[in-house]
Amino acid sequence: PVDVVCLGESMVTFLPTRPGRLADVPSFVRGIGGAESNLACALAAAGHRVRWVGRVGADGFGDHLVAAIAAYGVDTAAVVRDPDRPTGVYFRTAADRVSEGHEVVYYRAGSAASAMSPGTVPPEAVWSGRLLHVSGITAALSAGCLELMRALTARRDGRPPLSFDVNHRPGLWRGTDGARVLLDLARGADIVFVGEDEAEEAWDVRGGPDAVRRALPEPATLVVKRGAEGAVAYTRGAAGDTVTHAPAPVVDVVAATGAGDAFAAGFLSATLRELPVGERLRYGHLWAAAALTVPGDLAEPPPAAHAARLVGLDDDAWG
Ligand code: KDG
Repeated sequence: PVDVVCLGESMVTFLPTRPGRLADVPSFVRGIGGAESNLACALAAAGHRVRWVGRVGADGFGDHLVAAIAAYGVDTAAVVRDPDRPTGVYFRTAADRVSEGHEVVYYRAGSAASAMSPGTVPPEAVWSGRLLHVSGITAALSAGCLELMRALTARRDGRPPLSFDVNHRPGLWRGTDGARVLLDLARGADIVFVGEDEAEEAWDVRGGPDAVRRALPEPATLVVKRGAEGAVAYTRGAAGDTVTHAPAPVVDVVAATGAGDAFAAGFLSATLRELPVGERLRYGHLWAAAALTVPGDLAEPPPAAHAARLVGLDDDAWG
């Protein structure tokens, strides 16, 4: 049996060999990206059984993606190869998304993944795990992808819990009210991850994490990420409502890309192990720290024994 199924578009990504404008960067190094497969790879590297459901071209980049993701230990048997559409790619002009003047340029319109829809994704694979993880990126890719996301987030008794990372990417939503769509989709999920800044930008929610919870009361678990300030988890369950804060460790950030995926992976890993909410947040922070300190989109989580020691340290060490 599979622990987590992750569904979404993965892309070959090109990182600049030195920072600069896209027009000036002389060469790029190939990597792999895609929020949901980043999460899948991190979970698999930590020993979880993970399946990635996606769609890539019947081309060399598709071969590379499937092989690279499978090399992390992710089950790729449900990935569909599209003979008519290419694998998406994207370029970054600085290793750091938060640095000034950076560019993220996608070549993914009409990609193989954009042809995902309720009719083209293998239904038996989607709900085959203890958890399904998706993100708001998929909803922006095409009308068929949006329809798929609406179907997945429609409440249905007896299905495994749905984890949803809002992942608002304004560049993918030009001309459409993506923010509204993302809020609707988030309402249908069981575990939701969102940045405080993201909620402010997309939904105009001001007033901190509590205000985000008021705007999004439906999910049984809502995690509001506050960058270096830490994260807050709101849960609702038989034992009542809980609010749990966890500060983030201080790290020298090399590149922020992929940190959100790593955070969600760490949190879900601890959730699968039924650890207390505070420890779920700490695993999220630790795995995010690993991704923050490498230039690429995905990083292996810290070794389990080491992570467990860090998670068990006093609050003082985390403050
Ligand atoms: O979270 C990191 C992702 O944003 C990156 O890997 C690329 O999936 C991606 C996207 O659509 O931005």
